[in-house]
Amino acid sequence: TLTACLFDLDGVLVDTAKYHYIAWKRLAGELGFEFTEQDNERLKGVSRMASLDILLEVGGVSLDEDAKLALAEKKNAWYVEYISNMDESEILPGALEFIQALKERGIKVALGSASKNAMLILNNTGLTPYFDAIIDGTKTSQAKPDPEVFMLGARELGARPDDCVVFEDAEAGIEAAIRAGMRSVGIGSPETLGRANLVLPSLEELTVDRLLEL
Ligand code: B16
Ligand code: MG
Repeated sequence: TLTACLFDLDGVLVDTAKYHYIAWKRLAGELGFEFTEQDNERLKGVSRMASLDILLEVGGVSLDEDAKLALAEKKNAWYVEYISNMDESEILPGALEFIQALKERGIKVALGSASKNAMLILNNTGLTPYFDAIIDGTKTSQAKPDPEVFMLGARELGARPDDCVVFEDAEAGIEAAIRAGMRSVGIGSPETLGRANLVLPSLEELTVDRLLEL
């Protein structure tokens, strides 16, 4: 059976990767190196500090922990400024309609995101009221591919892992779902998300009936 759906945020419900990118690129610029869109692909679904480590590796820069914390804070301040202007027009195609259809069928909905800024994004896009549980980077101690974020979501919804489906755009997120004992739908390309039970370009292509067949 299917009683609960757990959604990743960036890349599934909204495209905040573009704002992360301009903030990281700005930081790289200050540090004196280029950071390309292709480099940015490696940051998707990855925590803030792990993202910074990848960025510094790209630039060939090594710093102590205090300097890294200061840079992460600087990047985040820019990022928060960028996402402060988001509104409901930035919800990805089909996402809101799909969540509404789930709720009409009595299926519970949770967020499972690595972001510590998830509440700001959900509030600005008007998505907050649709969630029965919200698990974000402020509530977890282990990053995906650790299953913690999805296990916490299922627990808060009172759902068994095998009654849950996870929606993810990152390979580490699909891995987390598998480790949690949940089914998953990959949003993106089958090349990277091949381990998901189903891979689609966006939520626009999905109906609740098709999901129930998984
Ligand atoms: P923050 P998700 C992730 O969101 C992003 O994909 C990733 O690029 C970002 O570094 C991470 O959140 C942490 O975000 O700096 O706002 O805490 O895909 O897990 O919804
Ligand atoms: Mg994501």
